[in-house]
Amino acid sequence: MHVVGTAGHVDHGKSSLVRALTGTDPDRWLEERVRGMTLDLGFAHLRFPDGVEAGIVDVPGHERFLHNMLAGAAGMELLLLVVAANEGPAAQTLEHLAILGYLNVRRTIVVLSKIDLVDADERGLARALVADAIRGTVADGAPVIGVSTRSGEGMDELRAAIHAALVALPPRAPDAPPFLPIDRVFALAGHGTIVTGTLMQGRIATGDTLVLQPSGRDVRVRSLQVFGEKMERVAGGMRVAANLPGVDVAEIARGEVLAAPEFRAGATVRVRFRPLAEQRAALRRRTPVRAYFGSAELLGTLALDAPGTADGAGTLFLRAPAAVFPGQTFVVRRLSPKTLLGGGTVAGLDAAIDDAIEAPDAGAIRAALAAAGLQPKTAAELGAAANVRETRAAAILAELVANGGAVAVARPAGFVDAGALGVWLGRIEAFMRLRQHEYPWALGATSLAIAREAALAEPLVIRLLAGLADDGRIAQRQGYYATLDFTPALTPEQRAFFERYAAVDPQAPAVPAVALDVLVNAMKGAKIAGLSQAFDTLVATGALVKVGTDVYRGTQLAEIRARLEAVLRREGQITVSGFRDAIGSSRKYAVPLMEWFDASGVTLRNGDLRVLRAAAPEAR
Ligand SMILES: Nc1nc2c(ncn2[C@@H]2O[C@H](COP(=O)(O)OP(=O)(O)OP(=O)(O)O)[C@@H](O)[C@H]2O)c(=O)[nH]1
Ligand SMILES: [Mg+2]
Repeated sequence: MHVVGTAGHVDHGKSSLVRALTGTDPDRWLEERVRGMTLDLGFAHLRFPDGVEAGIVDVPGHERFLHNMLAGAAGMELLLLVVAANEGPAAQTLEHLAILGYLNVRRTIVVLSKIDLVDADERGLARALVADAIRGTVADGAPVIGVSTRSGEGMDELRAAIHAALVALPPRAPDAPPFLPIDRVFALAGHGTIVTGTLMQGRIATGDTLVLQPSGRDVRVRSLQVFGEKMERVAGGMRVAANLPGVDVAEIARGEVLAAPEFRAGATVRVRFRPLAEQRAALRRRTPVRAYFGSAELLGTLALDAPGTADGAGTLFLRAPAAVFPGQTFVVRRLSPKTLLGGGTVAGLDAAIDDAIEAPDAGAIRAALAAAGLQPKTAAELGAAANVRETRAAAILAELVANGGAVAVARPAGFVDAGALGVWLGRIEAFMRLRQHEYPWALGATSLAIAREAALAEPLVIRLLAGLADDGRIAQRQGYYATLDFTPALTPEQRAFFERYAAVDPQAPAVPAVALDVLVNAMKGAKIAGLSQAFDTLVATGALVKVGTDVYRGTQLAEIRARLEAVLRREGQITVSGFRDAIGSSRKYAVPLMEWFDASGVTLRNGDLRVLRAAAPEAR
């Protein structure tokens, strides 16, 4: 048996399709039926007259419930990508596709739903948009079948396509040790605890003794069911319900795994990681993440051996142990905003790191760190407090920084307990959000404001904030600190002010938009709140650029740079007067501009001449 999964944007007709295919409403909860929206995973049994069958996992399309979609996504082998013909591909169509590209989908059928709502022209347009959206994804080349669950049009063709795809799917590693990520836990009167999930690999038989991971608890399988039918044995790819006597419902949660005894759980996972192309440049050596393995969502830190590569090795340091197996697929999202970063496969657990952190002297260092609270301590101080040699303390602290247990701060160097810092971060995040709401045009809150709020000395606050920014937990720009999801936005009044005072003269496009002192005086006289912070924001985002005593628009400067580079590529070198003539400005402006391009790494000065720097940075 195999698992079919739905995916696609909210309201595009996934659950209606499952109902039409199976007669089962996958929206199990009253709230889902009342709201007409899927909140959590739904399950249904698909059967064909000739005995071919499959389990269907129906996922929510709304982005708020993406964590639930992820809990069901790893089990899917045949994907039904549902796209409403009247709307075309939308945000979660693309996001789900990106996620599933990292998991175990082997075949895809694109279901163009609600075709009763569109005419022939619109159908053609929808097909063209779908073809565009799936190019280069896991659904590339998939058949596109138009259906309506209202009129029944296309349903026979879809059933036939699903049947053919199911028959062609290869079996799911039946001889590997069993591994079943749990997606539901409930109690059945007279039976006790039942767990359900997709058996990812292997076989389970009634009476087998398995282990719940990460708790490590032994359990005996009293009975097994597949869609209400009692089975003596089940195999990879089936939707399984297992009755586990002697375990309380409250002791198990979604994300736990029912697995063979040979699986270990660990918090340090070596991985092969492929970032999403658009996230590649933004990924640093260490990024706090939410990781999704099977039905589990785990907090941790992704450390890449060589950031910036398209496919490379790395380590996931999880905050709590997880059961994983080599070859298992996973995806990671950023902590906030929760954008998809990428995914990959598990290479194995790194027990050596876990053991090092579990060692008794490491425990003593952790205790000393926790006792210090927010006060950064050096390796020597912590070693003395924990009765551990300084070199050993430094080694333990390096491991703790790597696995997210400690945060390194600078000036002077020291270490802070990640737990204490996390609690403090929660408080200052609330404060930053308040500020961001109140002053949406500013880049964030200053260290002074945060220090006042936190009732801590500003120098300490600056060290802690820099440590958090380094760890990718907050954003830091030009002395302002903000939550990661914050983008400043000027008020219409502020915007109008800068449109007026920093305007480019179309007759003299290379002349500065305004002199800095003129602008500052105008800001003082304007009686518009927040102008100086708004100016900082425009400078930080590159909309305005300070060059010497003048201010240019970012677009204006990009134009000037393009002209400069064109001349340099043609002639190899340029003088200041050559540059002045090339851009049609005056010497007064050309000199500081040339110096600015030198400082920005675009040009290299050689006496009176400038040449193009070999590896000039990309234009912003
Ligand atoms: N006209 C028409 N409406 C449809 C069709 N299929 C579904 N709908 C309607 O579209 C709306 C959304 O359908 P659902 O099946 O709940 O959509 P969904 O993709 O499961 O939504 P989420 O689970 O919340 O992401 C409902 O009002 C359905 O009645 C169809 O073939 N034709
Ligand atoms: Mg639904």
